[in-house]
Amino acid sequence: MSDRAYSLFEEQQRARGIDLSQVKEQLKAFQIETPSWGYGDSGTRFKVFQKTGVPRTPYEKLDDAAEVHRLTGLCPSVAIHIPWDKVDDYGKLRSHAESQGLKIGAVNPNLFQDDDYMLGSVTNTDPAIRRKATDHLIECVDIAKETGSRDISLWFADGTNYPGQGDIRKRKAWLHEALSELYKALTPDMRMLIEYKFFEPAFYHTDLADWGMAYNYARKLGPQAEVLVDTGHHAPGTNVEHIVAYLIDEGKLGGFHFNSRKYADDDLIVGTTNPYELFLIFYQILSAARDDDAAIRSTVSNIAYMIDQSHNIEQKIPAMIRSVLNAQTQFAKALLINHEEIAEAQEKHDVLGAEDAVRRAFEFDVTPLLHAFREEQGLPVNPMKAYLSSSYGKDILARGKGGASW
Ligand code: PSV
Ligand code: MN
Ligand code: MN
Repeated sequence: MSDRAYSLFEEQQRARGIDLSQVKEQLKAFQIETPSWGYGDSGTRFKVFQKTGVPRTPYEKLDDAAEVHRLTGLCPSVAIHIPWDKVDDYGKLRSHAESQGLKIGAVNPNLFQDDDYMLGSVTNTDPAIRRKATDHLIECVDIAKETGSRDISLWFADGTNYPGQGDIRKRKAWLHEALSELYKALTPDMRMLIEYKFFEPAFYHTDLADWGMAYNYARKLGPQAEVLVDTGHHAPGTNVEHIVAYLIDEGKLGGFHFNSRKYADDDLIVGTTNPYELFLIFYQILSAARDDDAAIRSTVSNIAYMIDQSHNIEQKIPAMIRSVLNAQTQFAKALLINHEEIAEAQEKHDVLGAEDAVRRAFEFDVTPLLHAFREEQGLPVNPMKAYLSSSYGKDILARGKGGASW
């Protein structure tokens, strides 16, 4: 991208009241956590595909995540999932991450893969299973202390397939009991992020089915409990950006799991199916970031942006690079929104003008901006191209097949 293209872009933006030096400052601050499980073998319920070169250990997952960060400058932390990333020494895992310029991010307990949990984990009628599940949650706090992680990120597969299968209100109380015990175990600087999902694997009712339930648990627990919005976890047509704005306003938006969906929890590459939704999510966040209320601004600055995808037909690392670049592109577009223009249109009851002011930012090609920004940061201008022409993808083939699953 030529200097000329950037100068023209800068001039165009200045004329509409957008200062690109401020935009670049905000781009510098934008970070996205990648998930360790996005680097391992994954599949659907029909088949887990075995790829050549996928990481064999949590350490190698960090190596791949570090490569994504080196090329994009966007991903300085990696979420782990326990026991998928179980190791003997978490201090060693942390040192390995740090030696590559990474941090260990959110710790995700796994309460869905043991046979014991078939009929529920923290909501199981069997007190011994509930105990085991809650102990695992607490174990994750201990792991987070060793890895230096701030967030415990919770998702429960608990639910039922048939009417009458479970006592919904009893399960609600058991879930609250487990969350309260976890909450008490947190250190003062930790947070618990409560994720919701309306179905799958349970198909009649899911104990934590939507943002309202997650919000209600978080509210009852206290300030260290917040809600996590996974973009793949809503019924078709749900206005996710409305949920985002509402939760920010209540001081309860803790983070995101970004991924793309067309039908259900598709877990595909971010921004491939509905980039406008992602842009509109960022619009709400950036609008709240301008609020006079410091508490709202503080909620916004603590939002954890994370990827949660299990792409399974693509090469792992380039698919992750694509996701984070797509997220950065939509964020950059949202930074071009002229909020004063929107406010004026709203005041004048100018419906078309307001919609136009939002959409126009989305329609800009931000390539000149992102190229100039990456150049200034000493990053490859085109991280995907840089990866494909590097030897990393070929070198990891030596790992062979049979890498870690999820
Ligand atoms: C559940 O569908 C989920 O979104 C949760 O975040 C899990 O921890 C993750 O996927 C694992 O794939
Ligand atoms: Mn998720
Ligand atoms: Mn999911």
